[in-house]
Amino acid sequence: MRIGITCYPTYGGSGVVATELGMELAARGHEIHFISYAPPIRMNPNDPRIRFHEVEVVSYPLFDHPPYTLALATKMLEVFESASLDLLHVHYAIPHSVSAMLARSMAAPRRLPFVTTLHGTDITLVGSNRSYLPITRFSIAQSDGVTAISRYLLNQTIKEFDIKRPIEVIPNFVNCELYNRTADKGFASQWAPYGEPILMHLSNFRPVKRLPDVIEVFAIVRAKMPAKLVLIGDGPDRGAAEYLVRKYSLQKDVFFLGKQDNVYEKLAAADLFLLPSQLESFGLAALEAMACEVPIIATNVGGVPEVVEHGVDGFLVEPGDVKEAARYAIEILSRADRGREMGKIARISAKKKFCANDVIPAYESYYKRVLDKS
Ligand code: GMT
Repeated sequence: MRIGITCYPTYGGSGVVATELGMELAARGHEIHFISYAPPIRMNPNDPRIRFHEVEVVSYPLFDHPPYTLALATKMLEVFESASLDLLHVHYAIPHSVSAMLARSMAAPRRLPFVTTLHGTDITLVGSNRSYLPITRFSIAQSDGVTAISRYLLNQTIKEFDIKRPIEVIPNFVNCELYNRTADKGFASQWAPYGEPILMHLSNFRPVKRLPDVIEVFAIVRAKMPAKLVLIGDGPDRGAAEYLVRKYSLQKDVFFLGKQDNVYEKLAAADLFLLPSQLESFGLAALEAMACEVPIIATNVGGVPEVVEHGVDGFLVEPGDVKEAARYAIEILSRADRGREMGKIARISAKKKFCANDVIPAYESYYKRVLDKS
């Protein structure tokens, strides 16, 4: 198939999922055309089956807010015509599914069906805002196919948007070959030269991730045992986290790596992964850590319990309960095996439900159904 994929290229898990999906589909022989304002961060530009099409947004003094949605729709149509796309797959409803809807109308009577994948705040926060709700609901209803990344998100969409159409749950996935324990390239000894346990967090550092809680948890753990904390990512809460690191005099034990490529190499060096988010529709970073045999301490919110089983792959606590999270962290890291057994179980869970090898065919057969229907 020739598939156009649109996502946010630089920020957040929906872009990561879209890019990984494109690369997995390309590896299975499909032709992939990413359409966005910048190349997606994890995209392999050297894959001959993958092409990137930049959406140029023209600025003009009259435009306080350049109309990206329109430029995107135009580019979608252009790529449809030049590459004979079979379908478009947009990730994150706002505004991508609106652009796809316009592109489909412009392409008519030629056929350009589009699939919208809902990821999280497009439904739970942004989509339910009054200024976005009606148009998001409309573009979801108008999509030729709609998928949600967890059962939680499916239920929220039905509840918040009063949507009657069918929505397929196709969960996020991880490449189980790439993400594994042996992927560590010597980072553990670099960060923890005396074999101290390594706690890790990976996100876009937005308030919803509660990054300061990561530091609070680590401060309690560090008061009890030698340990290191590695933070991957960047975003608005970095300053607040850096402040807390200084406040607790943890500068020697906390590493801010910024945005990173090949995160599997770093995750494979961790002993424990922290995801204390206020809300997660899925928690992709936790899944990636699990595939690398890292036990998880996360919050019992949204779709996280569909990924992390409390007491099996790690532990779930209430948002903001840093004491309980730290108690579990100390409990795991004080075990004779330092949580290795739990980490191995976490990988088994990840493999059972979320391996790319199983999830990508679900997308392929969904595309086929959408094409047959349209
Ligand atoms: O909603 C967001 O935070 C943005 C979105 C993104 O683009 O990063 O994240 C959501 O999608 C991810 C990938 O499907 C999920 O793993 C995250 O749980 C989800 N975030 C939230 O629901 C807060």
